[in-house]
Amino acid sequence: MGEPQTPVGPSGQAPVLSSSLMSDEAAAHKPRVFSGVQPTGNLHLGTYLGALRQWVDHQDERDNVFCVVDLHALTVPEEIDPADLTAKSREVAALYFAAGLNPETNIVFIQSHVRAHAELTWLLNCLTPLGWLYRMTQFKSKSDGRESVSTGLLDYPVLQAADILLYDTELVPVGEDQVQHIELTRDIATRYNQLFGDVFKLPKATVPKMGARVMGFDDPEVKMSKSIARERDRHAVHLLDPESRIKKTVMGAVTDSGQEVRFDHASPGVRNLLGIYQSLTGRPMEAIETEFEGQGYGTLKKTVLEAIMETVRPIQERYRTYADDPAQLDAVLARGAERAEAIAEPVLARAKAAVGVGR
Ligand code: AQP
Repeated sequence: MGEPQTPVGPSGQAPVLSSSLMSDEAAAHKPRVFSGVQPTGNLHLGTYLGALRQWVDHQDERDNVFCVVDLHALTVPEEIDPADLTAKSREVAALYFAAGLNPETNIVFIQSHVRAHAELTWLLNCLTPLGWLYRMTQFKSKSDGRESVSTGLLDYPVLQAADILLYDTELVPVGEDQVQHIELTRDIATRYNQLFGDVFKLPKATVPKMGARVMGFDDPEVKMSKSIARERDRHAVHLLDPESRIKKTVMGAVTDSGQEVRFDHASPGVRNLLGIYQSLTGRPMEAIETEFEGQGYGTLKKTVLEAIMETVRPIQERYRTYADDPAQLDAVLARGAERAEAIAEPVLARAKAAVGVGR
């Protein structure tokens, strides 16, 4: 099918708020978006700035499918805690809404509630060369140092390709770390299309201008990451952390042996703090330079802390309303799975028919 095409409009989804002012035709031209987060730990500032915030900022212009990708959380079997995984999946979904996603206009669901994801993965597996998967940098870093690596860890990007392709997705908003997987998704879809006809649309990654790669507070050379945060207390600010803990993490952020902010040779730690501040406030870098040039690191950290708290506080307040009403959350997720299935099933049927399987 080549380049992304005019998106298929949301079938039967009643747009509300600003979207309700649009004609059906205009609504039908919103690009289809798919994205998701793994429930493998506590969502942090990197997940928020790299993914969630762009979902929220563009939600009215796009036709969105957002997923909690719980099947992806099974790739390291030593780390599976079944009860915790179920709870985490619901927590992540509640955080999507707490971050500002409108549950009426966006399709939000849990991946394992829609069977088509696992089924399409098999079809895609059968034509994905192993060499493509061994090249993935995330596989290399996640398998590094492990005695035993599951097939699932290697195959994770194929499941991700299935997630995306099932929705005729055009745009995939992600942080920089995921761009290679979206390129792989395009390669797999292109191969399928070449072998079996026009089955899949080709998606594109969209990476935010700011916040695409938030680094660890304790080590600004590595990406802020849920798995590292499980091992190291001062690595990340989590969206649900109490203020006292956020304060310790930010005020203890690694900078360098200098005293004052210097823009001509800012160290990675100082650059990370400035980048987070820029991303949270949306202020131009020149204004930030004027604000901080020559200021002590203590002032910089305090100001970044305030900006983080201004973002995190309302998210935590809204989160509580979802956490306090689990039945309502479940109902929204059940409806989301139904709406997702209504899109995914015909695409899966198309992919199966193309290779000669299925009814
Ligand atoms: N540090 C980051 N900076 C910018 N964007 C980030 N994302 C994650 N970390 C950062 C983006 O958030 C989305 C969700 O990613 P995920 O949780 O599904 O997978 P991940 O990228 O593997 O996230 P983590 O925190 O590193 O989790 P673990 O340690 O479990 O693997 C993606 O769009 C990602 O780009």
